[in-house]
Amino acid sequence: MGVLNVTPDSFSDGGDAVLAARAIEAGRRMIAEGAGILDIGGESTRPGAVPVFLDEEQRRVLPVIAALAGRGVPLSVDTRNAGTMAAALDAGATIINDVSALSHDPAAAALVAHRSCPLILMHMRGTPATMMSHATYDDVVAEVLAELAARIGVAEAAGVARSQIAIDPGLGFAKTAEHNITLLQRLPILLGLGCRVVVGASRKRFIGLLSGVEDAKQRMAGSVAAGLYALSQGATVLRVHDVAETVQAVRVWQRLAG
Ligand code: HH2
Repeated sequence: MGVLNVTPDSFSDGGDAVLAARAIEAGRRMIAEGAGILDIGGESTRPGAVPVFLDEEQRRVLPVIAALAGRGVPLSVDTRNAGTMAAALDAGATIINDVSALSHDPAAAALVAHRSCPLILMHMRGTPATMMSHATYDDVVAEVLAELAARIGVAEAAGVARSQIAIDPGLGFAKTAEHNITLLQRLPILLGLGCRVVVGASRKRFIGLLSGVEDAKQRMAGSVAAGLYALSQGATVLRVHDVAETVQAVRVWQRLAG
């Protein structure tokens, strides 16, 4: 899953049209590089990030979704807002990736159920603005497992089929580096929930801590290493910034690991 952030802090600021054109170009490149899904988001969820308004989020992502739809690669929309989910599905996205696991917008669960689309439920506590103050656990694996199970319960109660749900431990979201490492090492426990597991380790702060690399853009090799380890632990989708390098590594790893 290639990460396509349509946010001014991820692309240099040249206005909406420049932002969209650059994202579309990056998306085409990721498709050529072998991405299996493109994850398109218009709101940064980095620790402390300020939420964007709905119309602004949609102005960013919808043209990019419309331009990249129908190119043979499914598009997911990375949003917590039901209005953006609906508009993105109308524009050609087919998967919802909600970092709040349907807890941010009360209308989201019914919308996803009604549209019968695949859904990624990511674990987080609090909001991107507050999450790092919630990074305390007695047993991070047991608590993330229980909280994801509860979110699956909410989705199913609204009418989402379990077969449509994937789960994600939410590395870095209300988690310290130690929590991220423990979750990756004990990832197979999450498979017990009967859903596919998505992992987003790419360029995150804990990769920088483990590797000693300060600049996020220079963390490709460490991210690939974490991704291959996540696959060996049962993950089936890797959310990554460096598609070509990850695809190359995964192809070799898959053949060797059988
Ligand atoms: N991480 C980020 C955003 N969305 N979605 C899922 N399912 N899993 C993740 O780990 C995940 C996610 C944050 O990463 P990034 O795209 O690098 O930052 P930003 O939110 O600023 O775009």
